[in-house]
Amino acid sequence: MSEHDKDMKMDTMVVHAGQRPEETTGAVMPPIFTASTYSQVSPGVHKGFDYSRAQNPTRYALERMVARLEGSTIAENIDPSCGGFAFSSGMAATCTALDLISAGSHVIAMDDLYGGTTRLLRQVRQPTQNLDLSFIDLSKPDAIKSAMRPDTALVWLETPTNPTLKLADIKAIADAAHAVNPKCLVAVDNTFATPINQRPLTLGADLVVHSLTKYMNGHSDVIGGVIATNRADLAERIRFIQKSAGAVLGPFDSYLALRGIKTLGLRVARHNESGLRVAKYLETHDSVERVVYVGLASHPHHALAKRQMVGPNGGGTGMITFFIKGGLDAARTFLENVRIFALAESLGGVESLIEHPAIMTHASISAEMRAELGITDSLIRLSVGIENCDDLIADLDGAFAAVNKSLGVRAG
Ligand code: P1T
Repeated sequence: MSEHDKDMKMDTMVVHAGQRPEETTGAVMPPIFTASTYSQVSPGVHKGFDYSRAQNPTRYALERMVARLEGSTIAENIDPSCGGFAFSSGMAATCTALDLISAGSHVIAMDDLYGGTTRLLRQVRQPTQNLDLSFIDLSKPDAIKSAMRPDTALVWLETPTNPTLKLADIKAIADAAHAVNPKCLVAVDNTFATPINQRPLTLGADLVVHSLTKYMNGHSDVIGGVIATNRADLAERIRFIQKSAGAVLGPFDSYLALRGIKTLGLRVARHNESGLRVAKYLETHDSVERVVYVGLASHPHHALAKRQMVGPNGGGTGMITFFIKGGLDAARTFLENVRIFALAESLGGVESLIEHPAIMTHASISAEMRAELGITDSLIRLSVGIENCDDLIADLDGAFAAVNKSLGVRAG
């Protein structure tokens, strides 16, 4: 890490961290290096690049950026991408994190996770890697202490969780896990918060995982994932798995994701600001049963949010979950009548998205588990984009009016 990087604020880091002009031309953005292979002057004698699955300069530029944003201080001469590793999707990054632990390991996972992560754990890695899985509500302060075992190999957190937006205390969980088993890996999926709002490695986590597809890239035009670590021993192992298993991010997508990250500071400041405004609007609406937003005082873990999520405008993200009155019929009518919000899976793009987790992103979770987690048919998830917030609120207002009309309730 250069002295320079260390002193930068986050909104400077998103532009410059881990970056330097390209060596031959001085280009300020890295070229998209498409070559799959690199010429060698003598067998094994080359410039640090032999085959693009193992090393790619465009991917390295993105990986160094994410590593630095997440607070890795690993020097480039120790690890060429400073502890950042980019993959072909968020799920491929998650798979690689799971490849760090042995078959038969005990894993503690937050009970509420992206549906695809739960599916991977339960339906792919449990049968093939024989994982011993404990799904625990780690938002409860002492839950980690009773769940931890001396042989627990991995604690997997989302905070805020997808989609119920529960928070877990990263520092307290990392300390408690490491006290029982210093070798236990604590991994945080930081997709919802982004490093602008929360930096898990600085709170004691061993690994941070992202779906780059979401806020990091920010433009809904790349599928990608990343792992960042501040531990050189883990970086060495992840590098080995990355080149061995090979689910790397391609150079075009690496370039796009790096380009997207340059505006992460600006975008997240806006997502945070508009997220809070929309949440406050929903909280006062007659057709809404309950709003969950980490920036609202009514959120059960708001005090933790203020301590742990320190980004601009309250650091609450653009993610809101709310329960609409009138059950599935009302939810369907609402979702069919938004005009600016797109009814679509995913989140974190510049455009506002809206979805129904029980039918869409979390359909692969059993009905019992959804009921336990409170993912009901009335639950609607919003990803508030960067559009004019008055337009967004007017859009939601129009959809509520359509619901009231269909239910025969006089609007107003
Ligand atoms: O889609 P992919 O890039 O593979 O990322 C998977 C993933 C990992 N972690 C979290 C917290 C996620 O939300 C996701 C993907 N989530 C959605 C597609 C969604 O709409 O929730």
